[in-house]
Amino acid sequence: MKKFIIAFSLIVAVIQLPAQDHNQANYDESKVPSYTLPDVLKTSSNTEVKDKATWEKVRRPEIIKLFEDNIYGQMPKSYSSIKYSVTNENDTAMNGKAKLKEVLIEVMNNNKPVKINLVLFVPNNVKKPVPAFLLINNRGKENTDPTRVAKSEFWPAEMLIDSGYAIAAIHVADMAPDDKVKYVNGVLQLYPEQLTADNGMKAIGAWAWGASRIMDYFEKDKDIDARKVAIVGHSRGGKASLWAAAQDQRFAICVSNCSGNTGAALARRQFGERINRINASFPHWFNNNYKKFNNNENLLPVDQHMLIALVAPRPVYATNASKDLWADPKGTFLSLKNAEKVYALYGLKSGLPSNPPGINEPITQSPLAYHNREGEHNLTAYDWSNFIKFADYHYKRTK
Ligand code: GTR
Repeated sequence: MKKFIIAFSLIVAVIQLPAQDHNQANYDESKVPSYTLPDVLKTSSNTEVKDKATWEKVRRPEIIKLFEDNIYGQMPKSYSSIKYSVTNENDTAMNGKAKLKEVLIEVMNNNKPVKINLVLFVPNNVKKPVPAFLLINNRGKENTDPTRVAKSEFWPAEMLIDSGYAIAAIHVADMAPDDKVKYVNGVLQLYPEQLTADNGMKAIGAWAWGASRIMDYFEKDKDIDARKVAIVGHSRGGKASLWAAAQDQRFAICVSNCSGNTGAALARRQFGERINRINASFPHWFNNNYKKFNNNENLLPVDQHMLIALVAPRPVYATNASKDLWADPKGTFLSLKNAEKVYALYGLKSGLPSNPPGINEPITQSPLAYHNREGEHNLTAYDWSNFIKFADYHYKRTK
């Protein structure tokens, strides 16, 4: 009986661990430590970056390398082949409003394939090519149902089609299953050297890599305006969408929804989720080197405002939800604010106020956009409707 009680209490303790950690996180603004962010505009040799040429030639590549080496891992730049095949097509999907294309994208390297399934709807009766939104889907595949029997606010395809955009999705499991053991069964088979390197990519890197392969495909699809592709991700998907847009300058717009720690939120605030916790729960997301920063955020040579800055001058929209303190809404806003000076090098003026706007007060007419939606950690129709406004504004679309 005693043994049983001990075993039972142990199981309860294990089950409760994440919840306890959640509760132990700091949610008190007065307990945020004082911190100094690394200067996004100072090179490793201590030179002040004053123009976009120096930013692009010197500082930007330096920062990319810092993120690769310390957080997301290397991004492989080549593969031996890529093949696209349309596996299903329907010209009159969504009651005739859209064309459905399901495309299998097979990439080979190291004699190993990775197969990425793209679901794509293109609006009918709209002049081609059209701009597109691409979601890195980290939830169930039913959220991006090509038959449209299942519909979800997570990917409200009809809303995008009605607004004249193509809407696409890939699922993270095709690139790297979201599992600390199985994540190796995908893109990493193509790049085995990444698995043994301390700065090798893991799941988040693989998801971002997959998004770039969809860009390769979009460049060949005559229906899609490949110069107007917005990459979207929610939470862990939003960490990947930022890294994808930072790496691959073909993405015209980046949307990072509720991405929080190691996404759009500043690490040094140590508010909500922290690096030690994310590395413990998800050891398969970031590279081995990142574990050095557990409980030691100030040692990082970067912070997340520098990731946003890598997307400049392209527009970035980061969001939060009011009840999602785990993802640090204020830290997300401050990250955008601290990226402003890089946008300024391009003559772009941010429309963000000095303090975070109120709940449900989106700021979309700005290269750095933000909202804090009322409610829980999620990606909703409200969020999407604002992403559409943001894209319309930047693409100067009037409807
Ligand atoms: C949480 C994790 C967050 C976020 C989230 C999600 O458990 O701590 O960083 O990624 O999952 O993806 O929904």
